[in-house]
Amino acid sequence: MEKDLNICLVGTGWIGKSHILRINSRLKGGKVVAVSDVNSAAGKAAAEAFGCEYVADPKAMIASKAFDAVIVTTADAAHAEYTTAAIRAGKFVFTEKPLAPDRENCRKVIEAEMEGGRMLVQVGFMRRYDPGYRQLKKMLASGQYGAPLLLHCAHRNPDVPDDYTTPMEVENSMIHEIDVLRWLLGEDYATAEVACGRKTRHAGPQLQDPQVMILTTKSGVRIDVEMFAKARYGYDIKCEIVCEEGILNLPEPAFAMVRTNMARVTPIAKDWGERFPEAFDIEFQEWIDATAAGRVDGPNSWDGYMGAIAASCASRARDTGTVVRIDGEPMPEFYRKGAKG
Ligand code: ISE
Repeated sequence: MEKDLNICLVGTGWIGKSHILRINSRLKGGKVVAVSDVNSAAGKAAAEAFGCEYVADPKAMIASKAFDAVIVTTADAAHAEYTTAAIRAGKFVFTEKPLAPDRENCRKVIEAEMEGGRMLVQVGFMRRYDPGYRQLKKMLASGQYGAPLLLHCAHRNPDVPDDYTTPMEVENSMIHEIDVLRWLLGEDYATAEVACGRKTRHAGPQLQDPQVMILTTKSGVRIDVEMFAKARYGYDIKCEIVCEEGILNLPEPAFAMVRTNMARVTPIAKDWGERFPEAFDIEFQEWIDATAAGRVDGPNSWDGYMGAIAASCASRARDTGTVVRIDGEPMPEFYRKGAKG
C-alpha cells in the first residue's frame, strides 16, 4: 500500500480548518500533519485541535523535506506568495481561489511554474466538482439541447463581513462563476460589463451591493450574473442555461420540504459549506489522488490566471461604466500539453 501524503497547510482560518477536517477524517491517501499561520495563536490552536505540528515560519514549513505537498488557505492577497514558495520547493500545491486577486501576481505564479518546468498548482475552483454543475456539463456536451445561447445566474450570500468590499464581489465571489462557466462552456470570454443599481440599505460605504456582471464569450454566448452579498435570506446559487432546444437548470440542493404552520417550507443553505458539501470532498480526494500520481488534473494556474484577467476587466468595467474587451492570452504550450513532469 502506498504511504499517505504528508501535507502541510498555511492559513488556519475557517476554510483551512474545514479542509483539515475533511482530509484527516473523511478522505484517503493524505493527512495534514503540520500547519502555520501568521496569527500564531490561531495556528497553534488549530494544530492542537487536529493533532498537527505547528511551524512558526510558513516558508520554512513549505520548504521542509518532511512534507510532500502544500495547501494554501490564507487571506486572498497571500495566495500567490505561498504558492510560489511551494513551486520553488518543487511541491504540488493546492491554493484556495483566487490564485491572486490581481492578474500581475497570477502572471508571476505562471512564470515561476513554467520556469520550474513542471505543472504543480491546483486552484480551489470547487464548483467544477459539484455533481449539479457536472450534470450540466454532461448535458451540454451531449449536444442534445443544441448550442447554449444565454445564461442567467445568481450568487447570493446571506451576509459578508465588514472588510468585504466592492471589488470583492467580482474578485472573491463571482470569480467562481467566471471559472465554472468558462469550464462549462469550454471557451474564453470576450467582453465584460458590470451594472450597479440601487444599493441595499444593509451595505456600508465600502460595498456596492448588489452588482450584475454581464459577460460575453468568444462565440457570443451572453451571461448575466447577479451578485448579492447581503441577501439576508440564505446562500443561494442559480444557473440557468438557455439552449436552442431546451432550458437547463442547476439542481437545487435536496433539502426535505416541511409542511408546517399553514405553509410548505424548503430550507435554503446558510453558507457555501452547506450548499456544496460534496464538491469540497470530491475536489480534495481528486487532488490527493492526482498528487500521489504526480499530476495536476484539476483547475490549474492558467485557469486561475484567465479568471483573474476576466475579473480585472469586469472590475474596470464597473469602475469606468464601460464595456471592457477581455484581452486574454493564448495558452502557452506548457499548459496545453498539461506537462506531467
Ligand atoms: C467566498 O470566499 C467563497 O469562496 C464562496 O464560495 C462564495 O460563495 C462567497 O461569495 C465568497 O465570499
